[in-house]
Amino acid sequence: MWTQERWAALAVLSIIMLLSKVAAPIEVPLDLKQPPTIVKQSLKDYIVDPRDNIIIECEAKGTPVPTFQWRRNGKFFNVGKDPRVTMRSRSGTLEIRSSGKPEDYEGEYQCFASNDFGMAISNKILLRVSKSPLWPKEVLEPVVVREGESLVLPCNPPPGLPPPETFWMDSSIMPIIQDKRVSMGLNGDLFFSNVLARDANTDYSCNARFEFTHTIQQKNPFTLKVLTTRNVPETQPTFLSPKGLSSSKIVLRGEQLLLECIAAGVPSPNIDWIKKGADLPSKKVKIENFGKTLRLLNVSEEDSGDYVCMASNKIGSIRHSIEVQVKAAPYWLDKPTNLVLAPDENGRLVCRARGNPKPTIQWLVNGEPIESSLPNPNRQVLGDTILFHSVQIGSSAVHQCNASNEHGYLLANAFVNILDMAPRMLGPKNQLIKVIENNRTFLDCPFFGSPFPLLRWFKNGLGSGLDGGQYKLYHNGTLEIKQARPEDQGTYTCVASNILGKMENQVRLEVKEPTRIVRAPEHVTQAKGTTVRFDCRVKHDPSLPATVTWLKDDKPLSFNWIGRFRKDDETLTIYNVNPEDAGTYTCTAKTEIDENSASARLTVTEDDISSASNRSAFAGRPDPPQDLELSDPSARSVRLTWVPGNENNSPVTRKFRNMNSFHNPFIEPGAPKYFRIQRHTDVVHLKWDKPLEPNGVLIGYTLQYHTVNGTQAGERKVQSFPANVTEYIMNLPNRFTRFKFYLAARTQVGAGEVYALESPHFTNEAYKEQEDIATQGWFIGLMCAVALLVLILLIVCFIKRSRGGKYAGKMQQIHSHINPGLFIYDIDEDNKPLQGSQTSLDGNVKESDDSLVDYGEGGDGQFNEDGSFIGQYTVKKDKEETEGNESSEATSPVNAIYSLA
Ligand SMILES: *[C@@H]1O[C@H](CO)[C@@H](O)[C@H](O)[C@H]1NC(C)=O
Ligand SMILES: *[C@@H]1O[C@H](CO)[C@@H](O)[C@H](O)[C@H]1NC(C)=O
Ligand SMILES: *[C@@H]1O[C@H](CO)[C@@H](O)[C@H](O)[C@H]1NC(C)=O
Ligand SMILES: *[C@@H]1O[C@H](CO)[C@@H](O)[C@H](O)[C@H]1NC(C)=O
Ligand SMILES: *[C@@H]1O[C@H](CO)[C@@H](O)[C@H](O)[C@H]1NC(C)=O
Ligand SMILES: *[C@@H]1O[C@H](CO)[C@@H](O)[C@H](O)[C@H]1NC(C)=O
Ligand SMILES: CC(=O)N[C@H]1CO[C@H](CO)[C@@H](O)[C@@H]1O
Repeated sequence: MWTQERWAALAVLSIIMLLSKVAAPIEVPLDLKQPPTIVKQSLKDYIVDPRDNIIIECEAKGTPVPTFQWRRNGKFFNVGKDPRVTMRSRSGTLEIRSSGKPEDYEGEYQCFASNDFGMAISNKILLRVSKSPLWPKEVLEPVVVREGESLVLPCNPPPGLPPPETFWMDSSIMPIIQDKRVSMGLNGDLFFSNVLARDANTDYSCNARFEFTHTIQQKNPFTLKVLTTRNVPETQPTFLSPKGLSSSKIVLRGEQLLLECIAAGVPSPNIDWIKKGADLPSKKVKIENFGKTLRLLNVSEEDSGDYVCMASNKIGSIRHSIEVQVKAAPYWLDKPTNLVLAPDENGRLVCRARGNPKPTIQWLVNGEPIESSLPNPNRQVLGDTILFHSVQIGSSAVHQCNASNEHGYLLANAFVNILDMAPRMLGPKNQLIKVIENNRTFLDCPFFGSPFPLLRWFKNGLGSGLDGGQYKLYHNGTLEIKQARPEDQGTYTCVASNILGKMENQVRLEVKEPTRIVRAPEHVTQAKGTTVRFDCRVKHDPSLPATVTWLKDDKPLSFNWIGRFRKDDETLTIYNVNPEDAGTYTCTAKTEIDENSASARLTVTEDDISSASNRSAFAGRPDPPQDLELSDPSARSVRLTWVPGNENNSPVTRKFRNMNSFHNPFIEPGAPKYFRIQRHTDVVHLKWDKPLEPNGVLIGYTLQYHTVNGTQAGERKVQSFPANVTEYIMNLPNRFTRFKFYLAARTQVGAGEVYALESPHFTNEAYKEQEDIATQGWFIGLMCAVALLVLILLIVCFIKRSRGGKYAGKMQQIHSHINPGLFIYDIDEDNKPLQGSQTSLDGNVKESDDSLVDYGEGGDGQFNEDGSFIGQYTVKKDKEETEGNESSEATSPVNAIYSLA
């Protein structure tokens, strides 16, 4: 039973609760005395690159300037005693110079920032050095399976930090094509729902990509032997992963849920997913990996439940159910914030967090548990709340709240600063704010004082305080005007007052007319060679200068270079338009506070006459000429006579501007614009373009050809192509055969002028362009092999050279087009290899490399017996200063690979 006193005490506390202030975060000006506030710290889980200096951040502000201390693994860390460690001045940030043994510095670090008024503490920063160990040495026997059986090739990547990403390639570094039947699981293993005979054509190598150290390591490849059978029986699905009928999974709120089901069977099963008693949240769910993986982003409590995957093929189907439980590391409901109180005021700090399981709240004062701190009669801890009543000068302190459960913790620092301070203004004086009519605007008035001042706004020095209606006053002093009207223009005064005094500031508001485009450009269709005009007339506030710019297809238009574009006040003119001018033109009018834009499309017709005749259908345009007569139709030039049509009051300004494109129904087309032959080993590639003078509608092309042997001509062959075809690839009976080709375009009238060409000799190197060779598969293959070989030699060389300095150099990644999964690395010259780097290529120097003892031997960048390569893909940078120019030549494999692009 509760005694009367306790009820009374509770009543008093409730009153304090009501009267006390929960501070909206206020900045205390830095010239005023205040306890420390941590403003920057390293991540809780901090993984560093062993090749770099280690930097552990901790910065805090406060007045007086805070001093810093560190604890490592719970014990005082004497920074001054270790010559490798320095603390930055006016900061707690530690810099640890890179050393041979960065692992020595692994551990849990915590920073303490203190001054006369209290101590703030950082999170516990768990520092670990990233690791990319080599694959364990292993001998892989060939894998033998019967056709139609399922197969799992294990990857088991070495345990890196952070864990590597895995992918499968064959030993010639081509990716393994994945599909419904063959794919990689979440654990990196390669799953075959059923094996086909052709799977034996490839070998399979798992690769681990260590993002942090930018290295890729390749496991020895598996060789696959498939025992073929006459009839592969169809089988019903069985699960390869996960096993059994059901499993369970725990996932943390905010993280992603990954569920996977992979099944064996012939034919390859399909996988479908459902959630029992609910729909899958379509916005958050992604089905990946050919249906086998369900990825749910940003998990929340309601995502818990039973997920079922169903594997089915035409023989049958099976199900597996996964029970998903969502747990949660603590997350904030109310995070305590700094509190400024005047003497004798009341206040409270609130620390409320949610989580699953429910977090426990622990309070600390200046880094010490509140239970063991000096008793303070003006302070009362009630679970997630601390109440302060009648605080006194001298009792400033930093309070910490640690909300924790088994999945993590949240730590917040909040100071209580007891100050006596008349109001003061923090922002610039007499600001001018311009706003467009009817827009929202904010008038700022940052202020400070303790007790917290009352702030009021007045307009033109009149009336009571502005708030409500069309005004909104924020806690930080900002006044919002929801829709500025012309009559809102004027001078606004903000006044901050408390028992110690009063202070004011002014803001002048000017309300401007919006910038508008009163005549916007319009869509036009214009013939090639004509002049186009786009309008853009702008109206804007007379006191705000406006600039007008034009964009074509969202890129700025430049007016000086060709001279065909001209811009004046209200128009854009394009002279002599050509088809490339087609696009969307946007005019943008901009002032210092607003802008407006309008767009229109320009379509350019290829042929001025046809569009002229098209237009003639519209009123105001001249009618087409009549009684057209044509003389000497077979000659290259013609004479035309006609009777003009009705001009419709438009002067006839243009009749036949362009002879070339005049469609004459009696003349054959001209020769193709060009006709080219590219000779490859066993094929010729013919390419051409439509005639400059089609003289009508092209209906196709005729290609004739015959073999040539000395002066002897072989039998003529004929080939026809539709008008949209402008290339042809012909197989050669043998590489020494030569041909002569005759190409002509055809219209209704017949075949036109002939373009004749002879195919080059096979030995005539002049015709073999670089790109032709490069597109041939065998050549790419050869170049890849050569590049890879050089690469590997360099790596061997480099690894040997930089023994004892395996981490030397900061690497930079280059994506190779050959395979997006392949990285080629480049070493910065500013990080020189460490000592002992002069071992020659065939050097026998062997030093043990302690962190690699388990994995490294025989594996660091050498060829295996079977010719496969294990190790790190590493390439020196082109300009390696220690090696001089020679090595810059030798390192060109990077370029060689690029040149194949
Ligand atoms: C917060 O409390 C949890 C649980 O006691 C503890 O593991 C964690 O280290 C604490 N965090 C800090 C920064 O003290
Ligand atoms: C995750 O979901 C929560 C609500 O469940 C939402 O508040 C939060 O913004 C989401 N986070 C991301 C990154 O989408
Ligand atoms: C004051 O608070 C309002 C609303 O939170 C915000 O929009 C405004 O930017 C703040 N003003 C200043 C000066 O921070
Ligand atoms: C003729 O005008 C019509 C409609 O005005 C248009 O769709 C067509 O593309 C035009 N043809 C030519 C050749 O300009
Ligand atoms: C040419 O046009 C025909 C029919 O119009 C079409 O089937 C064919 O794919 C086109 N060929 C090319 C190379 O565009
Ligand atoms: C060209 O003619 C000679 C003699 O007639 C013959 O021996 C040779 O094989 C011919 N070459 C080709 C490529 O047909
Ligand atoms: C910056 C801004 O808020 N501009 C708005 C001004 O008001 C017009 C119409 O009232 C809006 O379209 C703008 O976005």
